[in-house]
Amino acid sequence: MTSERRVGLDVYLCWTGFVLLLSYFIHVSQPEEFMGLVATRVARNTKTMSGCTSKIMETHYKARCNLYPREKDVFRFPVPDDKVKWSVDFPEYKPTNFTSSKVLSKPGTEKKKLNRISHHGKYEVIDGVPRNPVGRTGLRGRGCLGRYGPNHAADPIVTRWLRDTNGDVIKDGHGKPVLEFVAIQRQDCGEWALPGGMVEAGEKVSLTIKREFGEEAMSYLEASDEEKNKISEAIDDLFKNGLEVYSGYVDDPRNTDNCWMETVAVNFHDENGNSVSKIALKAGDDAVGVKWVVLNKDIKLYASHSHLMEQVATKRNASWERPSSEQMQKT
Ligand code: RP5
Repeated sequence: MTSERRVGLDVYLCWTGFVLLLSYFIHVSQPEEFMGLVATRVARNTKTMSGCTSKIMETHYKARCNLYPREKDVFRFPVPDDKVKWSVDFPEYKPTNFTSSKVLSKPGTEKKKLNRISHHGKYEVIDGVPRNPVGRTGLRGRGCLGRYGPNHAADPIVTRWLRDTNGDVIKDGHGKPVLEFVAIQRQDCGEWALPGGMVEAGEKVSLTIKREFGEEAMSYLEASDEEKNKISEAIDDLFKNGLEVYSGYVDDPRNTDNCWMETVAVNFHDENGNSVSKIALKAGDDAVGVKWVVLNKDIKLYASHSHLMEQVATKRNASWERPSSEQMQKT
């Protein structure tokens, strides 16, 4: 190779390295740099929206609940269905600005190395604060959520087929098998939910999923050291093969105009009834109850968890109908 060509190659490699380094710093530092610095943020991983995602993104209901969760006197400005979208004029809109004292007493929250990237890609930042990508919620501020913009959670969805006393899978009137899934009862509102939780700073979603399931559905935190080892082994075994069914916005009652929940939901399914089905469920941490719930379209769950379960039913080609009382008698 001639010396001119080598110099040319060196310049090319240096330039490529510089560009790669620059893009790395833009992506990594954006999540920490925040208030008022950027007008839009770009997702590191812009996924195509699934049917469920777009359905949830159409509008939100729980994020417009009148009384803000965990508060006695924080009310939302009423937002009618046709005024949710930011693109629709709503000159009378004057929501209260509320951030709970618990959140404010943790000044380091905004500075931590947290994932500030939305699953939905770009979101707007107006006057230094992010804007809810679905629309108005009737409340500004951080409410009781720790971060402006997306607050990331992960939800394990553990399923098995509903079986009769002979061990045969129960099917609905269309011949579709009926699913059961593990649900916990939340301490804060009493609603039944998936045993999910917040992704901690620097934590991988796969770890959050295992940790939350262990803590809420198997009472890991309250277990002896010996039991903890057994629970960890069971969870490692159980959570080997998961199917991601959703990632994106959650219609959570804690959302505000400036912060919202997003989740990654992963399904772990026991096809033969001899793995997941054997685990001993015991509520712990933030959960006051845990049980197997028969999946159907009428179940009422926290936030948009019933939408997530609909995704599981579709992907597993399972029933979404309520089983008849005759069918239930066989179980
Ligand atoms: C929901 O809140 C998520 O889907 C997840 O289940 C949950 C996480 O919040 P905490 O249970 O930690 O309060 O939006």
